[in-house]
Amino acid sequence: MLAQRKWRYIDDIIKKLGVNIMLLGNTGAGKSASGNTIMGEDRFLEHFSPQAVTYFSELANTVVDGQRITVMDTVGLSNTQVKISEAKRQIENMLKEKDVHVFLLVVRLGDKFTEFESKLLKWIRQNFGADIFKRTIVLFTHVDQLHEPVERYLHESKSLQSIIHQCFGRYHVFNNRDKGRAQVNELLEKIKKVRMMNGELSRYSIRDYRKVQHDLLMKDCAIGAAVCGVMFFMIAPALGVGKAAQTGAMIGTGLLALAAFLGVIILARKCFS
Ligand SMILES: Nc1nc2c(ncn2[C@@H]2O[C@H](COP(=O)(O)OP(=O)(O)O)[C@@H](O)[C@H]2O)c(=O)[nH]1
Ligand SMILES: [Mg+2]
Repeated sequence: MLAQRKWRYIDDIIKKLGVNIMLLGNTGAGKSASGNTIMGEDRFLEHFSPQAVTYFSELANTVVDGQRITVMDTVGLSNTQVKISEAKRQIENMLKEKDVHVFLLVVRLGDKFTEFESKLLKWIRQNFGADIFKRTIVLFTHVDQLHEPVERYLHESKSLQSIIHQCFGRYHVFNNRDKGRAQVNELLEKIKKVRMMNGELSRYSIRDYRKVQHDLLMKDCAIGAAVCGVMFFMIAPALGVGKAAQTGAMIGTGLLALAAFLGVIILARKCFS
């Protein structure tokens, strides 16, 4: 009885807070179409032809059964026409506007799981942090084009199982040609469960993103400085630097690498502040 009342209370809070969803995935996976299905109307431009690819990340709001729903549609991360740095800038701008309660990793069913998709997972982990998967649901699209039951299809694909596994077994299936609300309501229930598990107030914010980006940059700087140092010691003998000179050069290079490292840190702090 007490537990039931507690769930109802949490349910109420979640409803009042509304839900912010960010769609991630490759170009053509069905992100914009899924955004439209969730919204119940065409708010995002779907990719009917190569010319109509989404170049911008977009955000749209709606209210369903008294609950505000915000969907953030991002550019396809395999979109060769948009630089990855530009995609990251757009994602960052969106996170400045809204925190994310749940990420939907959109994957097209029926397509061969390519190397690019496994790279995408790695990219997401590196750029958003491994914790993102605690609040991610895999959203499979194009189920209407599948010629076998979805469960069998997923069971036969080791790579798709591995994505689902990374997202703690959470997935949902969409037919974006189906305009009924049943599949959306089911997804919203799954989203609610994810939020309840993470804590109803828990969100992924711009601060989380910047922290991961900052750590990533520091790691790159450390690797860069180490590589510079090692390269110098490798080419120093070839340049005929004597032992005494080499010791001096060693100190010089060390100081230079340190200065470069500190310079990049200052620059990074400026960029991310
Ligand atoms: N038949 C079918 N087509 C879909 C489905 N989802 C998306 N599409 C179509 O697939 C194409 C790519 O979808 P889009 O949402 O633009 O992909 P995005 O690049 O990830 O945003 C569009 O022509 C969509 O209409 C689906 O579930 N079933
Ligand atoms: Mg799109």
